[in-house]
Amino acid sequence: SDTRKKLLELFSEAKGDFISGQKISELLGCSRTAVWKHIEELRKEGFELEAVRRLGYRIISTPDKVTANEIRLGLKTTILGQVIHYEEEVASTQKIAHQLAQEGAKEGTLVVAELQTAGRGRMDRTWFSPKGTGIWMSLILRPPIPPQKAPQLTLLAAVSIAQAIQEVTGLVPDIKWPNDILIHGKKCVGILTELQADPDRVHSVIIGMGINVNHNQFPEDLREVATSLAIEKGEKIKRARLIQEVLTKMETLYRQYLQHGFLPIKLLWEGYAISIGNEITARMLHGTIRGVARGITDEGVLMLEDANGVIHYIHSADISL
Ligand code: BTX
Repeated sequence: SDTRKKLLELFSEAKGDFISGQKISELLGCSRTAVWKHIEELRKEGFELEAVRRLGYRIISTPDKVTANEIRLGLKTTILGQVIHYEEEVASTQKIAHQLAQEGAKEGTLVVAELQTAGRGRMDRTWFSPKGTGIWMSLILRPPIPPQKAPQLTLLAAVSIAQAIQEVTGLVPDIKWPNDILIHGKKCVGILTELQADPDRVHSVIIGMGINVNHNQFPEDLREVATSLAIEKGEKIKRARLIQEVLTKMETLYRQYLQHGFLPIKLLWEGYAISIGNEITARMLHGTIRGVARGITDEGVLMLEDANGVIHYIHSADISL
């Protein structure tokens, strides 16, 4: 409502200082009882407010939301996130992004949800996406590249997210080729890149990003392999702030990519990569290869050297260390 909006503006102007109930009621033109009711409403929505006799009310923290407004407020990008579709609950943000891309959505369009009931991983796996704790989002890009180069964008997204996590939390993540971001050996980010393309040209790349942010714990089957930023950092993180940082980093890298190609991204990616130089196992649809990861090609393809010294070029696989 209008009163509510004014009340939030007052608190925002007060920058954490107290405002007396009397003053609020005058400025909003409503009774002290009505003021109190509005405060109660805000509390129910997750605002933390302190009330002290004679001093009045002050705001301690705003709720951790990922609505379009929260993301837009203070966002400094010019392409990514200029259009934001926010939903409380979806099956999968990927599905919606595909639909929007088909309908001609602008490059940089972002789909975000609080909860996914059917979050998707690669190869028909599921992605655990509970309400209000993570970042579940899909970004539409329209790079002028052939489809075989699209995996480079997974690596670009991984670097952007790693940089953003580092900037916001101070934690230094590792990247496991191609699409996992780990902290202390556990997965806290998954990336799913999907295409709408002709054989020679990409129409859109849909980058799905799942980031475990404020989870306190995970279900039994994920406990050993998954973690969240809050668990690793020991404190909660504002999700909207992290989304803004991801978009900012990604826009910078995406511009570099369009101008100079994959090489600058590759160098940054190698700085975060853990598997390179180590013995790993690559599980593919049609078998398993064990060997030493020698690096990635300029296209983003993994080079794996087996015991006979033969180099295998791996386009898609699950890697275990
Ligand atoms: P992936 O196939 O590499 O990883 C999926 C595997 O990771 C699962 O089989 C499970 O073992 C594990 N896993 C599932 N949920 C989680 C979780 N929350 N944290 C850590 N590990 C987990 C990775 O696929 C790609 C995931 C992309 C998710 C985003 S969310 C927004 C967008 N919408 C959508 O439906 N998917 C993407």
